[in-house]
Amino acid sequence: MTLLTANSPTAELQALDAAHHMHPFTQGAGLNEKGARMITRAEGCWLTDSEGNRILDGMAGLWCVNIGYGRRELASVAARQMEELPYYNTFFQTSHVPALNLAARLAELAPGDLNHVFFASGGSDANDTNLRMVRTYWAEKGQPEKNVIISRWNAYHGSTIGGTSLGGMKGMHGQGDLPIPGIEFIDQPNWWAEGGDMTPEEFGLMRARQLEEKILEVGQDKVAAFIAEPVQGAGGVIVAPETYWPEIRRIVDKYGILLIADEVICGFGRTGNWFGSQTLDIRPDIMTIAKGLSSGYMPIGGSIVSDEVAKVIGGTEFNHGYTYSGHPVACAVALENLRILEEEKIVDTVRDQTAPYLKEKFESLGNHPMVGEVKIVGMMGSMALTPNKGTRAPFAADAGTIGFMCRERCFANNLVMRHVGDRMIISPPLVISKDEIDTLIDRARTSLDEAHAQAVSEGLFA
Ligand code: PXG
Repeated sequence: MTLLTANSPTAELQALDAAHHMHPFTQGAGLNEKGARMITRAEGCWLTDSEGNRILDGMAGLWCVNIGYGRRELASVAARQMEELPYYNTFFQTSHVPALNLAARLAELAPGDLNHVFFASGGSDANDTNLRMVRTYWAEKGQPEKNVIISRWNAYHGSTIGGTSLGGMKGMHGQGDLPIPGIEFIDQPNWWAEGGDMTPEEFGLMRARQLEEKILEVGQDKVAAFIAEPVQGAGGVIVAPETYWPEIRRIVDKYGILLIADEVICGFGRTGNWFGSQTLDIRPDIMTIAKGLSSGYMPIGGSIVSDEVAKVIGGTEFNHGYTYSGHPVACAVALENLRILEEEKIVDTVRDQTAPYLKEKFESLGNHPMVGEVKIVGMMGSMALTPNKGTRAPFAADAGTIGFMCRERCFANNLVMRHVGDRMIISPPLVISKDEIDTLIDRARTSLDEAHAQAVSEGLFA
């Protein structure tokens, strides 16, 4: 067959895509009818599609392109590593330079005594590692019955069997007979949607105390760990009230269960520190990492674990690992990405300059007639769309109808801003400039105006 190129006509690309390529989280038939948007190039914060449109990427790909697109240093490092050692495994008592360097570098960056890294190819399989690791940890300590993991409804921890089970997405559980046994859920700290008449502070405490109630219900001697994202990403950028995390920490300490912070989105500068756990003072025993670790240039993830967990796991043969655990090319690219993040002071610039600027601008959208709560931490933000800011009412239309409308307007206005139900979310590359932030906000406001007008004209603004 003749391979198509980035310069092939859009219709040809779409037809071949529709014929053979199955897309994640997509109703294939519907997409194939209209054709996928073909992204052909990218530079900095900007995507180019096959029609020549330049699109501002307000989502950093899928929350991952932290250093922006088009960094040739990463390509050079990958090419060099492929020539020197394109692959070798880290099973059977072997190791290699990129994996050991990256593990050591991550130990340096990670807070507290998180000094040991088990590599995976992404976030889902890293969470599968975590699931087996915490159960093995307690088994090795003579408490094999401590095997229940508590998670939260509307959490996202990946799409493998383990990841889907640990996540709290009911639509995902419904496909494939999940979750697996031994996973329990508490409610999420989403004050806007679920806080009723409580203040955010009261609600944060109440939702954190559900963890204590769940531990007591399951039995302290049966609970292995609690897993949570510092800020829920895929669930709609849900930022917990300030009372939440200190109370979670208190409960985790009191009952001696392990705390897994899923940093797949929050890690590597997204919240204005290297890790979301630092921004929110979470002090986990294990952190899941992926995405920003390589800025998405190569698939790589992993678990950074404490001295104590590593010591206990190290006492047995942990029968777990992936062909690509510590893949040399992925590790080399991740190291180069970390070098750029550090040497160009990208995390500092986010914390001190661009994130405060984005916060001010993003929050200014709160005066839009359709926007209720606006939440932002570092470079991840969300706003709740509502027909009534005072009562925080949802729309009468099916959840996500207006959010989708708004996302379609963003698409048409060459801005990638996503919707989760009726929340609009952003997570731009960390290198976004103040000018680009202005463009993002202008396009977001225009899109909100257009979606609002459409909702009103279709009788849906209620
Ligand atoms: N944990 C978290 C917190 C994530 O956000 C994963 C684990 C899984 O990582 P991998 O690399 O296996 O995909 C993620 C991934 C969305 C969306 O629609 C978010 C993710 C993945 C796909 C879609 O926002 N996050």
